[in-house]
Amino acid sequence: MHEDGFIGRIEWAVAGRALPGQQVSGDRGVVLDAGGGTVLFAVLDGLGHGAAAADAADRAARVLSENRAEPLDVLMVLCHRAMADTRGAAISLALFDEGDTVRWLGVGNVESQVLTAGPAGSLRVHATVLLTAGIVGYRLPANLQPQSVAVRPGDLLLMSTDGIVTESASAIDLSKSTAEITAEMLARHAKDTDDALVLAARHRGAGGAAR
Ligand SMILES: [Mn+2]
Repeated sequence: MHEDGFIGRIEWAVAGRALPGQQVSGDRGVVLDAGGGTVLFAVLDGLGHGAAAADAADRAARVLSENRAEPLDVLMVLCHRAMADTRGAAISLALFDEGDTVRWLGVGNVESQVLTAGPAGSLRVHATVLLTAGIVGYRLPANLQPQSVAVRPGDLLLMSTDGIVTESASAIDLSKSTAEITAEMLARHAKDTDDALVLAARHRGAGGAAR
């Protein structure tokens, strides 16, 4: 599964695939125009794999779509309630605005990070989401506190399920499109033992490929 596009000046792409031999993936990438120049990104990993994992992830994706303007902690609670009779999922949420901020919140093992260009074309991790232990739909952490990260045009938001080897992020070429970056990460760094999904987004800035 490969999808990409623009919302305003925010370029995004998602690449994912099911565990080899499975028909459906329990991983989902969600991209929602949240209004006012903001985009809500979510990566969901339904517990385990197969149809039951996909059901949990689909439930959360629908809740996010229907409540996209709510604050991130409220969204997490709404997902939790809606998934009470499912296996549950790990969920990371990231609200990207066209200005200079990413707000994010993660429960369970879906990694989110912001990568930034260093000197001489190098790449470094600017920030990593604080993940709190838990399973949305089964056990939420007591303290759901979204964090804010300042970003500059060109910085890359990268979110991935645990089916992707994230150490691979250091090899990313920021000059490539998000569609190329996610496709390459999936092709090269997906584990054979799990569903896998990676989402990338960035603000292209005034001089970028805005449309
Ligand atoms: Mn997984």
